Amino acid sequence: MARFDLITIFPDYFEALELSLIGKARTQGLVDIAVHDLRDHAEGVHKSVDDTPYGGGAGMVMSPEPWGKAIDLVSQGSGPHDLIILTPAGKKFTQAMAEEFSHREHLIFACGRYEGIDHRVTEFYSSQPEFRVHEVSIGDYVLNGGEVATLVMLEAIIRLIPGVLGNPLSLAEESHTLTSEGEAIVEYPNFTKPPEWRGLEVPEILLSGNHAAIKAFRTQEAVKRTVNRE
Ligand code: 6GU
Repeated sequence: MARFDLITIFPDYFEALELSLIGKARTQGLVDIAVHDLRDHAEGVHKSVDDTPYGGGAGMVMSPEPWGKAIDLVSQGSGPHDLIILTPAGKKFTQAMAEEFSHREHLIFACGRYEGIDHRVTEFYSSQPEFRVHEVSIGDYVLNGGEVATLVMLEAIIRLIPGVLGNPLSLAEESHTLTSEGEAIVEYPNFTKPPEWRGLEVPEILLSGNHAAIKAFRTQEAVKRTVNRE
């Protein structure tokens, strides 16, 4: 079973992982998710996890020591371990990355806060043969920390794990699924009953029962949407 270890100073963010599809995947034994409080690895009366940046500048930087202890503890078993460090400076998260991570046995999410984690944490684990380190961002905007970004990634990854979705056929037709030519295309617009709502009618072709025509119409609409988004 795939294991996910999440390291954070705000474990409560991850209560959402008890809900819905992910909550069900956990109780069904399809995924094993553990949340760890970074502060359990902090020293001193104040249990401080951050300090001022060398070289000066605004904000605080997370200290390497508690991160090293926490990551060592969750990676005690044999590897490989994929360590994901959440940072707005990371590589942009995509559906292709979600797909790749959905095949991994052990993912560790390091949720940074403040101005990020001392860079030597990335350097150290990158030098460890059992680790693959990924600095990841979920988009070009700044969040206060990596917790919400981790929730986003987990939702995208876990729904791709076999058995998690009720109807795996729905995966093939959804947005960002790669075409046979390797292009990411967004989904065609969907309609359900009633056939007319507030004066707006469902495109007639969808009611025609002509499957070839419906397929062609949907492809055309999906391409329009994909082009308009860029
Ligand atoms: Cl992963 N972290 C933070 N703090 N901000 C972000 C992000 C991550 N991805 C986009 N913005």
